[in-house]
Amino acid sequence: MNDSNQRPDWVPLNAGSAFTTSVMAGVDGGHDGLRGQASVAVSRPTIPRRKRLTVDEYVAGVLASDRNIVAQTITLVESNAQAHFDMGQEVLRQLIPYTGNSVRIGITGVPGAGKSTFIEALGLHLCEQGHKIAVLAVDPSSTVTRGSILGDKTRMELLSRDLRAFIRPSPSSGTLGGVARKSRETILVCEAAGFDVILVETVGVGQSETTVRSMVDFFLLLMISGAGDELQGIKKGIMELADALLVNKADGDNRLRAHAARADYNRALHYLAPATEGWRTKAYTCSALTGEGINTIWNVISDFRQQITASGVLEKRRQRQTLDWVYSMVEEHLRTSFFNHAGVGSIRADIEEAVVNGHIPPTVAAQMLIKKYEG
Ligand SMILES: Nc1nc2c(ncn2[C@@H]2O[C@H](COP(=O)(O)OP(=O)(O)O)[C@@H](O)[C@H]2O)c(=O)[nH]1
Ligand SMILES: [Mg+2]
Repeated sequence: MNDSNQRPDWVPLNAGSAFTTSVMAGVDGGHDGLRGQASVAVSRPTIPRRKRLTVDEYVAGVLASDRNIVAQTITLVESNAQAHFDMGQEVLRQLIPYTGNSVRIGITGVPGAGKSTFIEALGLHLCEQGHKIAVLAVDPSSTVTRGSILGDKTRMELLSRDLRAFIRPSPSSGTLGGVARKSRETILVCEAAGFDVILVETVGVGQSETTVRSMVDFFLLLMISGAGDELQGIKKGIMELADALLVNKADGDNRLRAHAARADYNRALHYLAPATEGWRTKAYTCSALTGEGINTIWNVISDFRQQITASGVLEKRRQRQTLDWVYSMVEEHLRTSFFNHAGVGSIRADIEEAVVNGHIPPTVAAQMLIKKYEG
């Protein structure tokens, strides 16, 4: 290695080998969503490559909005290792006083509705207005698909290059409960780091909508016209979760159809209970591609936010969400503990067989399992 060329300028000229330091071209950032921040690998032969951070260093780094440390902190709280978990919880505990100051927005809609394109358009718009945006994904299927947002990062290319934005793929771990816990904690880390708009994208299938609804202030349902309600999987239940419906792709030939769909949805919404006390859910149109309507929907979200802050509904909602979170963690713990219980494991197969063959009723089977568990 040509030392004189590689030697960084902070190294004293007469530095001996104990100070051997060289800068090498790094890989392009991106594993943590921080595309565009080319990382620089610093090789120090005698020192371990990455110093383990202490709790204080994590906390200070997040509060200073150090993107690298924000990403590492999220990795820490996402980790399933017990040592990481304990440390992550301590970091979170210290960050809690600095959280809560963001607009938390959930975005759902069938795959292909344009969620990622919309998030990029809205995100860039908000960055220009001086906001700091964090984009998270909740995708419990990502263990299988390796994370849908990975593909989306190419779609959010401009936003992922913007230093005012931070994009984080879905934690890839099994159950929806596990993914949800990590996403909630990630929201808190991002808030403590000063991100004031949090956008949470769901995959738009299964139970993830309800879960994301339970962690955001405002829930946005993205639709497309002409797909048919059943095709979009839009059950009345999902419409009832939404604070706004947004018919996307209102551009080109599709414009008129999108406007007609908006009118239809507005009629349908008339008969539904609102998702948020004191707020009327309405339908809007936009084009994530041209940017038309993006400003309007942001104004809707801002009005919503102002209104429910003043009425106290936001505070009540967040308190309830925090309690829901507590109990969902308790449930998760009990479920894991039950299914990992050795005694339960030893009788489960027999009991299951007896139930399916009609030898014992389900109620009795449940009681036998619980009795075994409670020892
Ligand atoms: N014409 C048009 N196409 C769009 C618009 N928004 C998204 N698309 C396209 O729709 C496809 C799916 O978009 P994507 O953002 O990946 O959808 P997601 O699966 O909901 O995240 C992509 O090919 C986008 O380019 C829009 O407003 N107008
Ligand atoms: Mg997407």
